[in-house]
Amino acid sequence: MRIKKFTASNYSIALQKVKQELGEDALILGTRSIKPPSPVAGRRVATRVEITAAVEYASPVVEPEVQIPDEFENKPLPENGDADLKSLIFSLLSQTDKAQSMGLEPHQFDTFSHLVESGLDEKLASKILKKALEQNSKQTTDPDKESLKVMNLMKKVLPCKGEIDLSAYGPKIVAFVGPTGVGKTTTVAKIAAEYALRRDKKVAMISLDTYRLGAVDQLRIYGEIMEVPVEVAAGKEELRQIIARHEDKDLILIDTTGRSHQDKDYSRQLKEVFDAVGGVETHLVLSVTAQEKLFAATYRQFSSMGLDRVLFTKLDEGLNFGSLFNFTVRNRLPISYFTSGQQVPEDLEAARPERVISLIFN
Ligand SMILES: Nc1nc2c(ncn2[C@@H]2O[C@H](COP(=O)(O)OP(=O)(O)OP(=O)(O)O)[C@@H](O)[C@H]2O)c(=O)[nH]1
Ligand SMILES: [Mg+2]
Repeated sequence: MRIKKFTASNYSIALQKVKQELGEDALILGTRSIKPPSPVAGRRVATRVEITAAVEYASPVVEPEVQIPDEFENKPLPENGDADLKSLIFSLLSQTDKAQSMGLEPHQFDTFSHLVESGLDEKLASKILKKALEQNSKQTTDPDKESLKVMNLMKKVLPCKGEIDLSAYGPKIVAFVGPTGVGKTTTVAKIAAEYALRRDKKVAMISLDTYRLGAVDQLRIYGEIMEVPVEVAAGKEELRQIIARHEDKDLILIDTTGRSHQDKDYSRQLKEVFDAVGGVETHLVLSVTAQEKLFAATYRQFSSMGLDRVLFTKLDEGLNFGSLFNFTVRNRLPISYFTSGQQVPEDLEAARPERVISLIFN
């Protein structure tokens, strides 16, 4: 086995050196950044990085003497080559090195770092910043102007359809589905209050949650306070009858049982019930406190039933809002509402892209 250390001004260049000299099969044994010696006569010396790599046999790809000079710093990571090696090294790069290797300009590095630290997917962040470069008619290199441009682009790509549109013909029926404990029942009560008390509309709430003890009582208490009828349906036939009884309503809100993303059959059961009724608008409820992986798993669980909107709860408890942006843009599912507290009906707001941008940029 041949082991060798490669130093360069950043990992992207060091990796290119590894590949040039040891070939695609090189194994990365370690990486470290090398602190510069104390400044001499006030001159700052840049930090360098080191990759220790090995190959079973020396690869004759290129003459070992041929070195890649550091001037090639702005070159992106090679597109072909070992994908695993590339992603391993990429994960070790600093945000600035990543931005550089993705072809972004120096005045964009801070914005890129900020977006990624806020949870935005690196590829998505880079795509948006590249779009900003394309639109850079005045060739600005001012980071503040760049941030503004990026904010505007982000607003444009984020689908929001806040507020439920009522139907002119009969009641609008909206169901809320999602994992356990995300705030579905509380949100149903908040929306009922908004339409019944603030907009003076005729509202009914229906619970399909006969699964959890006390679930219906939770909704009934809200119903009594607001003087909004609360019904319970155990199946599709019962739901159809209840909806027929409330034909005079402007809005019918359906609360459902929360189920783990591992319950693969649940969305099929719900779909069967909603299909029997017809015309049900479905909002997927997600809490921003959950991990992004759970968003994806929940989307896989429910997408087959046909989702119309996503609704994010617990903004008041969230630390990182990039995942909300990633999810919405990736799945092109418009956001209906945000909730940001336990108070009914106060802590509810119709979703606007500006709100998401301010959450990410603050
Ligand atoms: N901080 C905060 N808490 C919330 C918010 N919305 C709901 N909650 C709280 O979250 C908890 C669960 O709310 P529920 O409405 O019962 O959640 P659910 O999705 O109906 O739960 P299951 O029916 O058990 O699946 C309660 O303590 C709510 O008060 C919110 O926007 N912010
Ligand atoms: Mg509930």
